[in-house]
Amino acid sequence: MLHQLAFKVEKFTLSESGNPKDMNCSSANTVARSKRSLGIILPTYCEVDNIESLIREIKSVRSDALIMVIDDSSPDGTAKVVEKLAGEYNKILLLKRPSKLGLGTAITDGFRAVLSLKDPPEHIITMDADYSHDPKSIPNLIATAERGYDLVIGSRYSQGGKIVGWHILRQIISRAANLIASAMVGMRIHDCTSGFRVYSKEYIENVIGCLHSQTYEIQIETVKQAWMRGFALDEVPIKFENRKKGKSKLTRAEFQGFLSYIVKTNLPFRNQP
Ligand SMILES: Nc1nc2c(ncn2[C@@H]2O[C@H](COP(=O)(O)OP(=O)(O)OP(=O)(O)O)[C@@H](O)[C@H]2O)c(=O)[nH]1
Ligand SMILES: [Mg+2]
Repeated sequence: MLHQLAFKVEKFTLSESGNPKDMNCSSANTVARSKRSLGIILPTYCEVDNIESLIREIKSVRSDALIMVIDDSSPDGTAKVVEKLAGEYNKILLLKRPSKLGLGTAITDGFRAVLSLKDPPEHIITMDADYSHDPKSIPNLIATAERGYDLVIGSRYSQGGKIVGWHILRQIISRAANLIASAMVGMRIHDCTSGFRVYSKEYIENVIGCLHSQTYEIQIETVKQAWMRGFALDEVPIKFENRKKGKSKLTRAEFQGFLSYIVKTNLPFRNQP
């Protein structure tokens, strides 16, 4: 296996063996020869009110997409809903982790799980599972990735981007975090902290061993790695809508961790080539 997985991937309808390496996505290529194959990573913690309609809508937009849910044993039963949907749709995988281990490690475990597939998708999307990211934007993001970009960020702050439903303080904090993050990375990026992205398989293979973020700082770390290693990056405007159902998972401790990451890594970033 390419990368060791710490947790077991529950797999449905893809292979008989139970080994993630045996999961074969080749039918995706058959469905959409002209398009590159697509995997979508959905990190979840207590998203029972959102996950079903989100997965259904993603499948209506891209029925060939492999969906990999990374659930941290949500006490609200999110995983049960995913298991039910996996009986209905092809190519839904569930990686269950024992407890809430943070968004950053959820995404990196998702990357490892996707890379460990026999035929990993060529494009990998990450998106929040709280419906803040609209599945209808997926084709637009993918169209940019198809033009040769290794990281395409769904951007709230590019011209044409929009945020709906955030109070003014949240907007100010997010804007400030983005200005600092952009300075850290060393290039003008409008939205470094958006979680709605497309990555190329090549990018993920290249950086996976260098990602160490536990929580929300993963978004900046991945941008930094793209910039440092010369991967092509672009932004596509998106409409972001505050969650209507469920609660935010961004705890005070995680926000403090995010701030200390910014402070600790600021100067070294600026000195990178
Ligand atoms: N597996 C896993 N998923 C998480 C964890 N923390 C957050 N998530 C998921 O990551 C996504 C983003 O989390 P949110 O709580 O929406 O955080 P946010 O978007 O910064 O905050 P809000 O704007 O208030 O929604 C959601 O799909 C969460 O369910 C975690 O520790 N583990
Ligand atoms: Mg959210």
